[in-house]
Order: sequence, then structure tokens, then C-alpha cells
Amino acid sequence: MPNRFGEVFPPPAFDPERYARRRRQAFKQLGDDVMILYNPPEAHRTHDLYYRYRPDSDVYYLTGFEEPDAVIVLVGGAAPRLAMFVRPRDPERETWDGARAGVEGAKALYGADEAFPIDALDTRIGGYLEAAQTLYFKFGRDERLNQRVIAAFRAAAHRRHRQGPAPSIIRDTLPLLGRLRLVKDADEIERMRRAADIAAEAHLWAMQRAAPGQYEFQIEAELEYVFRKRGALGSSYTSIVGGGANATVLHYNANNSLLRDGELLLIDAGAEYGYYASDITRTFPLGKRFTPAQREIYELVLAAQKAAIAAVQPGARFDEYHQVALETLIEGLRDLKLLTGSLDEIKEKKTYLRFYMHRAGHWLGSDVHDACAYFTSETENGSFLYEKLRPGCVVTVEPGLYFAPSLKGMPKRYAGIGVRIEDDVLVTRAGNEILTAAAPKEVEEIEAIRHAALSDGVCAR
Ligand SMILES: [Mn+2]
Repeated sequence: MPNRFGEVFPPPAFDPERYARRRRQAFKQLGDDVMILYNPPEAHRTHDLYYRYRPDSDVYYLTGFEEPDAVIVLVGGAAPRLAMFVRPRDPERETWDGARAGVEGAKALYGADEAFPIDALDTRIGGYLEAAQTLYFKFGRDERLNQRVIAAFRAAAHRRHRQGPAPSIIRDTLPLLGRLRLVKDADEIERMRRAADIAAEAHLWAMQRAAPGQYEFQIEAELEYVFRKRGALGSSYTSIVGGGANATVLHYNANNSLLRDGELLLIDAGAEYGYYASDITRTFPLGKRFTPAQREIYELVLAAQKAAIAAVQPGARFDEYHQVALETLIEGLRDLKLLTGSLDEIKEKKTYLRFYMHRAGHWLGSDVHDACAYFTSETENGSFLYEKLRPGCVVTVEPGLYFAPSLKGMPKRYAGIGVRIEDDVLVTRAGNEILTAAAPKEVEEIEAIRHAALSDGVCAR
């Protein structure tokens, strides 16, 4: 039987020049200073089991190195160099866990100018720090490593201060690396297109297969089936599959309730391909049609989402599309008599927070909430200005409305309705491109898909 899904994307080819190019950019920002990043050790799951490994996004961005328990040091200066501390070759361990690049591979494959076993970190790290004024360090979740780096910094400063200027500043890496990662290069955009393409198909597939009487986890399985079938590493975050009022819980992911006719299903799920994420939300009826109340809310969120996408333009500040989404939602909620007062009053008093309590989106990239700054250091009237959207930036656009059953003073017809619609949008020179447009979101499209699915018994297969 032919594969009924779209193209299978093989794992991306390793191209050392791509990472060397990114390191040259990083070294330009780094000047004479030093940066330390790390791939943490494997995360323990239970007893003698570990989670499948996923490298740190910054380490991967700069080296393509995917192995656990590695430290990379970018040493700035006139002749910048890359030092890597990695797990050494170990034939016994490699029999069980797979090949390691080792110290030799770090140099031959990953462009390290010098490489050492990870155990040599404590004795060698201080040497790199002495020449720098500033250490750029990504304080991660590995507290032991955080402490080792601080200790090395302190020792280097102590040794150095009688001979010359000692290193005196530790800075977070996010502003420097986030600035580079904010604008995606051609390879990153291609990966994000693939992640988006796979996830969009998975949403369509799920929309065709969900039915009353199934459990939410069965739909989660349909999504992940498509993700893996087409070459994604898996989900880029734990899929949210929320039927009925579960959709009003923003980070619901227990996914263990029964789906009921007459309710909506909200699915927030993205695929990760080559360590790049997509992030899509779709909401659709579990029957063949939206109820009138569901449709009122759905069309309002869709209108807000489309207006916000139109505001994703090069040169616009990050918050502009959020304001457009918010104002569209507020106007609509006023028309539905769910909010009273003028637009300005409602914004001022934030009375919309009852129904809409999150932002309209975030940066998207190697991390789902991509590790890039939202603010610049420029100020206006005492507040910091948001970052500007530039060609190559990717944002999500995801307004929603949530009517938790526990909310007081709200017409009963809306109780338990949760709607969010989310697309991934690439900023281009001419405007923008919706990477996830293949996932249906028009009311007529969705109802046609649901009608066909429930009539033809597709859901039962
Ligand atoms: Mn999102």
C-alpha cells in the first residue's frame, strides 16, 4: 500500500560549514570574551532508564553536536577558537549506547580546534577564563555544572588580578545568541517548513479521525503517528488534546477524557524536525457542525487570528500583532455582550482576562518558545521597546477564548467552550508567509471534513 501521507523527510544532512558560519557570527559578537555552553547529561526517567536525548538548542546551533554530557567553549580574540569537552570513546559503552565522536571526532567532524575528555573540564576551564573580561554562560538546569563554572571563574579571577585585568562579569548568553537565532538562515527555515508541513498534515488527519466515544489519547496517537511516519523526531512539546471543557485549561495534557458529541476538541500539537519546532492549534466540533454558540466564539477567534497575522510585517514591533488580536477579541466580546465599557476602559481594567489570559504568540525556532529576547534596550516614555520583526523571524499567532464552566456571570450557552487557533508565521521581505496554512481552519472547510469523516465511517478505521 502506498504511503498515504506526504513526503517522508530523512534526517537532515550534517554540514560542518553551516555551523562554522554560525560560529563566525557568534565570534563577531563575542569579541575578546569567552562563552561556555553545554549539552547536559542524559535525563533520568526511572530506575535504570533515561529519556531519549535531545541536545541543547544553542550547542546544536553552533556545532551540530548531539551527544550528551559535553561542554563547548568559544574563545574569542584575534584568532577565535572552539574547544570541546566530550565523552571519550569507550568500546564497551558504545556497544550498548551507540557510537561516540570522542575527542578525535570532535576535532575531525565538529570543527573543534582543541578537544578533551569531559573529565578534564575542571583542570582546563580556568585557563580559558583568564584572558577574558566577560564570561558568557548559559546557566542551565544542571546545578552541578553551574557551580563548577562559577568556581572556575572565581579561581581564574583570583589568579589573574595580580597580573592584569581579571575577568569580572558573567553574562547570560540569551541576549547574544538569541539575537543570532532570532533571524533564521536558509537551513533553519527549511527545517521549520518541514516541521510545519508534517504537523499541518497531522492536524488534518486528526480532524478526519476524531469521533465521539473515543478517548483524547487516541487522537494524540493519531498525531504522533503522522509525526514519526513522516520523519519528525516526535512532538515538539507534549500534545494538548482537550475535549469540551478541557479546552479551557491552557496547558491541559492529561489527554485521558472521553470525547462527547456536541463538544469541541482543541488540539495544540507540533512536530519537531531536525530540532526545529512547529506549533499548531486547531479547534473543531466532534459532531458534524459547530453549535451556534460555538460558531460565534470560533468565528471571533478566527477573525482575531487573521487580523493579527496581517499585522505580522517586517519592521513592526513584536507586540503590534498582539494588540490587533486583543482589540479584535474585545470588540467581538462587546458585540456578544460578554464585556461592557469602551475599548480603552476594557484594556485599562483588563476585564478581558476572564476569557483571554495569554499573549497572542511567541518566537518559534529550535525551542518552541524560542530563546530570543522580546525587548530591545531602547526605551520610549520609560518603557522598553519590543524587538522588531525582521525577515527570517518566525512567530506563532494564537489568540483564543476560554469559558471555563466555573466562570460566574456568563450566559450558559458559552459554558465549557474553549477555542484557540494557532499558525506559524514566517516574516518575509514582502510581508509574511503562513507555514502551517495546510491545516484547515475555515468553518466551511472544517464542517465539510467532519461531515465526510463521520458519514464515511473514517473515524472507526
Ligand atoms: Mn504556541
